[in-house]
Amino acid sequence: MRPILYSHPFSSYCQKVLIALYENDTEFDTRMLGPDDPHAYRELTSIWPVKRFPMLMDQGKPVFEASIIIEYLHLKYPGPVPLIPVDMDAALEVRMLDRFFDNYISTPQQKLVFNAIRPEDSRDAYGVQEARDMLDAAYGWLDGWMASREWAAGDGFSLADCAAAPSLFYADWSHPIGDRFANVAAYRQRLLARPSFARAVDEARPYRTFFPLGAPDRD
Ligand SMILES: N[C@@H](CCC(=O)N[C@@H](CS)C(=O)NCC(=O)O)C(=O)O
Repeated sequence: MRPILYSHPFSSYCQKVLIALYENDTEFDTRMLGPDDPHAYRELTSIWPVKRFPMLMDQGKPVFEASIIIEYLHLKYPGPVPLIPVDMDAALEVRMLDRFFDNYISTPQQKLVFNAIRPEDSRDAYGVQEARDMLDAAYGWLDGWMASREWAAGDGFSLADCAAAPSLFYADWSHPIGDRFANVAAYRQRLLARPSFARAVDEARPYRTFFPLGAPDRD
């Protein structure tokens, strides 16, 4: 039985896992979380009441959290692109950068999006400013970090880049990287040119009208 990914193409954390699957041509089935298959969402939430996706179901067991799903795939379905280095020090750096992208790029980016879909009288201007400040700080740190690197950590494309690609993709839509952080902007372009991510971006294209802050006419 192939693993089953409960997923939506426009979700950044689902794209993070899709990149890993595409990098290694891993065979899997999808349960698309959308109006066409309401059972899929019901199944997800009955197993995982926090209602976050992606979730991978394999051998009758659920695996949650995009980073852990990628670690799981690395262990159970290894392929030609090792997304976690064998060397323990290099692996630690990969995991450190993975946390960086989730916590300091994706989380404030989601805050901006979630704020935009709230009723107007429940919006959180203070929280939005905090999120923008966090993104500026994170872009600034990453700009220095990426000055002499092609990929985020280790010697090659890794889990850290799986996390970076969708988080920088959407963060730039919500809080533009602009010309201020040239190394971050160049890295984002390299990620967009990576075939695994380009495929995920293309699959998500039909859903761009749902981006609450308005998707820019690019990428
Ligand atoms: N920490 C989770 C975050 C997953 C997450 O936030 N997923 C979003 C989609 S990108 C979601 O489930 N949104 C549904 C909701 O907020 O109700 C992970 O790494 O997988």
